[in-house]
Amino acid sequence: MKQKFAIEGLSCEHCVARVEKAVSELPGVQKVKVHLKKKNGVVKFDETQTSTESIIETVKETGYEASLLK
Ligand SMILES: [Cu+2]
Repeated sequence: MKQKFAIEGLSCEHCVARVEKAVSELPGVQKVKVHLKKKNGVVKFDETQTSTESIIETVKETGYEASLLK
C-alpha cells in the first residue's frame, strides 16, 4: 500500500535524508519519498511486513513528528 504522512520538524535536506534512510530500513518498505517544503512523505510498503504505526514510530525515533495524511 501507499500512505502519505505529515512530517513535522524537517529543516533541511539532511533531515529528509535521515528520515528516508530510517524508514527505508524497515522490513517491507519499497519506496520512501520525503518532501521538505510540503512537510510530508509518501511511503510504499507491504502492509503484511510493516504498519503505518511502525513508520510513524520510526520517524519519531529519528527526531521528527509524523501523522497520517489522507
Ligand atoms: Cu536538517
